[in-house]
Amino acid sequence: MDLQKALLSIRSIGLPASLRTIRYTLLRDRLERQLRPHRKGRRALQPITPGLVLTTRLIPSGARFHFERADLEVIFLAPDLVRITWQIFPQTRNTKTPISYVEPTQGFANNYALARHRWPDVTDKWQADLEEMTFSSRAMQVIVQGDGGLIFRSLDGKILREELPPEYLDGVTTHRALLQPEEHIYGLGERTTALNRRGGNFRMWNSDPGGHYGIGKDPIYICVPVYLSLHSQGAYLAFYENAYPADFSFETTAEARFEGGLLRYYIIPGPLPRALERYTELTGRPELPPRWSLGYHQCRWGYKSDSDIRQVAAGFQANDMPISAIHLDIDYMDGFRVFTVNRQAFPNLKELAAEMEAKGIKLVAILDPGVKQDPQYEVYREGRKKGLFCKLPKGQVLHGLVWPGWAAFPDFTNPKTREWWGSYYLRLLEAGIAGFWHDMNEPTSFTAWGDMTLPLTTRHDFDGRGSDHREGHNLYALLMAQAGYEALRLHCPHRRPWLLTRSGWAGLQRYAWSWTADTETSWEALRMTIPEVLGLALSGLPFSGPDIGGFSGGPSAELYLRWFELAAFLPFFRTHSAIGTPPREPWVFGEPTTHIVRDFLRLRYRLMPYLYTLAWQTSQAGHPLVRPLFWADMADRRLWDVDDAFLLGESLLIAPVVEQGQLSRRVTLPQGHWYNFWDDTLYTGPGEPEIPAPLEQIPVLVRAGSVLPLAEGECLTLHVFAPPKGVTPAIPPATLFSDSGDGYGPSRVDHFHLRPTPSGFELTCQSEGEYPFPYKTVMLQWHGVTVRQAQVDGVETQVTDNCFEGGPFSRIEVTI
Ligand code: MIG
Repeated sequence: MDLQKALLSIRSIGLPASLRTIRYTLLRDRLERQLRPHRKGRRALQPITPGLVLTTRLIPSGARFHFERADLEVIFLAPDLVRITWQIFPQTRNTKTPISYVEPTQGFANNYALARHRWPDVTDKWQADLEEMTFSSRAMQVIVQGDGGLIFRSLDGKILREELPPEYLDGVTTHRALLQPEEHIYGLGERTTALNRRGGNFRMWNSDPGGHYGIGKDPIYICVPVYLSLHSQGAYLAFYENAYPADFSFETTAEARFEGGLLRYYIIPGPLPRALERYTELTGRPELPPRWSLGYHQCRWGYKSDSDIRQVAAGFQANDMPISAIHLDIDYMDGFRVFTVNRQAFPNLKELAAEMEAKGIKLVAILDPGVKQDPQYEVYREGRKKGLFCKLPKGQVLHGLVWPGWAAFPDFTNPKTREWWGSYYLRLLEAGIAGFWHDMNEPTSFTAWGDMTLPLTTRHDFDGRGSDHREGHNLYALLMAQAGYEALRLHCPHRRPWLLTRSGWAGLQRYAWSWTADTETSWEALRMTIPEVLGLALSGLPFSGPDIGGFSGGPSAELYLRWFELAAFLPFFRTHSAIGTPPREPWVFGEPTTHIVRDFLRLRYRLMPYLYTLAWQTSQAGHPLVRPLFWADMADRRLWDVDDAFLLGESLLIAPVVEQGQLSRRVTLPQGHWYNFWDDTLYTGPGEPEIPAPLEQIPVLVRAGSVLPLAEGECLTLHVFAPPKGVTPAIPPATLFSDSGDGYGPSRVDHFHLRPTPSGFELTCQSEGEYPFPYKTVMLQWHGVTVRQAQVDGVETQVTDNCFEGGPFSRIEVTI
C-alpha cells in the first residue's frame, strides 16, 4: 500500500519532490518513535475505573464527587446545559488523608471551542439530593451512581442517556453510553456516510484525504466531537471538549475513545433545535455574513493570471449570468509564498479588483498556512525571528512539505502568532481582496506514507502551557480561522469578515464557512453532498457547500447541472475544480444546460431575501439554514433516515436529483400541506409522492402557510402559499431581514403574519429597525386560492392572476 502510494507520488510530483517527501516522512517516523517506549513501560492490563464513590460535596450550581480512583464534577451552566468533568487516577487513592479536589487547568482544549465562558449561578434553579446523588433543574435530571455511571433524564422521568463509568487504559480514556435499538445519531462534523451515524466508526483527526475522496472515506477535513441523539424517549446533544485524536463508534453503545486529555463534556436535552441553540450559545454563532457571500462564486485551480480572471468575468457578462465572487487559487502567489502575489501574472491586483468590484464581483484569495523556507522571504524570516512557528521537541523550527516545498507552520495556539499572521491580511485587503480562503490547514504536510500531517511530537505553545501535535492538530484550522477573522475585524472594521476554510473544529462557525473540498466527480459524491452539509449543520456549522461538479474530474453536462441545481439551495454556492480538469464555467456545456443553469442562478438571486434572512436568523439563534427533514416532525420516524432531501428554512423542502437519468423522484413528505414550487400542485403529507423532475427542475416544495419573499430587481414579491380551507398553518410568521448588505449600519426586520378570516385571509406586516424598506414596490402573488378582492390598508386594489401591488403595507385583506 505505502509503496504503491510512494510510486504514485513519484509519478505525479516528480523524483526530487518525492525524495523530499520520503525524507520528511522518515524524519516524522523518527520523531514519533519517541512516543512509543514511553507507553510500553507502564502498560496496564486492566482498565482503570473510578471505583466506588467516597465523598460528595455541593458547589455553586453543581457537585463534586471523590471516587476511589477518580474525581467527578457536575455543573449546571444553565438548566439545560450540564458540564461533566472526569479526572481518572492511575492509583487507588489513600483514604486516610483528606481528599481535595484539584480543578483541572488543562486537557480540555484550552476552551478554544467556547464562545461563552461565564454562566450565571443556577443554584436557585435546581435541586440537589446528595443522598440519592440526584440533581434536577427545570429542564433535566442528572443521577450519579455509586460506581460512576450517570443517568440523564427528562423531567417527565424518561431516560435520555445512560452512561457507564469511564475507563482508562494505556493512555486511552473510553466513555460509553447505552443506545436504544431505535436510537439515531447525527453530527460529528463532516462525514461521508449516511446522515444517521448509527452503526458507524468515526475518527476524530482532521485529514486531507489527498487527491480526492468518495463515500466511506473517514476521517476527512472537519471532525467535531459533538453528536445529537434521537430516540423514542427523547433527544439530546453531547459535546466532548477534547481535541485529542479519538474514535467514536455507535453500535450497542455510543463509545468515545480519547487518546489523551481530559474527559470533559456537555449534555443538553432536546428537542434538538433547542439543543442546537444552547450548543451554539456555548460554542458560538456566526456573525451575519456580507450579502455577496450568499451569491454565486466561481473558481478553478488553474485561473493563473489577471487575463484569465477578466475572461471569466466577461463570460458571465456575455452569458447574462449573475455572479458575486471569483476565487484566486494558489496560482496567484509568487512561488506559493503565502501573502505574496505573482507580479508577472497579476501585475496590478488592485486595479483588477477595482475593475471586478465595478462589475459587482468580489475577489477571494486562497491562503495556505505553510510558509516557504526561504531566508529571502519576509514572512518566513519574521516568523522565524519571532519564534512563531511550530517547533521540533528540541526547539528547532519544524519544516514540512507543501506546495512551496519545505515550509514552516505558524503555531496558531500562540496568540502572538495569530496577531502576526493576521497583520499580513492587510496587504491583500489593500490590494482589494474581499474574502479569504484557508486551505491545507488540517494541517497537511505531504508524506510518502502514513498520515499527511506534522509529526505528533511537534510542539505547540497553547498559550504558554505547551503541548504537542496530538492535542494541537485538530485545533490548528480553528485557530487559523480565529487569526484570520480577528485580522479582518481589526484591519477592515467597516466590513463583515468573510472566510472560507477547509478544516476546523467545534466553534469554527464563529469565524468561517467551509466547503466539502476534494470530492470525486461522481453521482455518488453528488448524493453524499447532502449528508455532508447536513452533518456539518447539525454540528453547529451552518455555512457550507460543495465544489459543484466534484473537484477531481470532468462531469457530464447532466451531472454538472444536477449538482448545480442542488447547490443553488445550499448556503455556499460555488463551482470549483482541480487543475487539469476540463473547463467548468457554467456555460461551457452548451444548451440546454446553459439556459437551465442561468435560470437557477437567477433563482438563487431571487431567493436572496429569504436566504439572507435565514443567515441572519442563524446569527441570532444558531439554527442552521439547511435542516434534515425530521426537523419538520421529530415524531415521524420515516424522516429520521432521510438524507437525499433537506429543508431550507421553515418554508422550503428541496429534493435534489441525485441519480443519472432520473426525471422524477419520490419525496418523503412530512405531515402538512406542501405546494410544488414550479406549478402549485398541492401535496398532503405524510406521504411519498413521485414528483416530476425534468432537467430544468428538481422537486422544490413550499410549506402551505408560507410567505416566501423573492426579489425581482427593485421589487419584492411576497409569494403567499395559502393553507387549505380550515387549516391553520403550523409555521411561524415569515420574517424578512434587510440592511445595506455589509458593515454594521442599521437594519430592519419585517414580520408577515398570515391568518385565515371567514372570507379569505389577512396578512399583516410589523416592522422594526431603522433601515429604510429597500424595495420600491411590493407585489403579492397568491398561490392555491383564487383572489376575488384585495384591500391594502383599507383601499381596494386591482387583482390580476392572483397578483396585486401592495406597496409597503401594514394590513392586507383578501377575499377568496
Ligand atoms: O493539494 O490549492 O481542496 O480546493 O484547489 C491541493 C489547490 C491543494 C486543495 C483544495 C482545492 C484547491 C487545491 N488545494
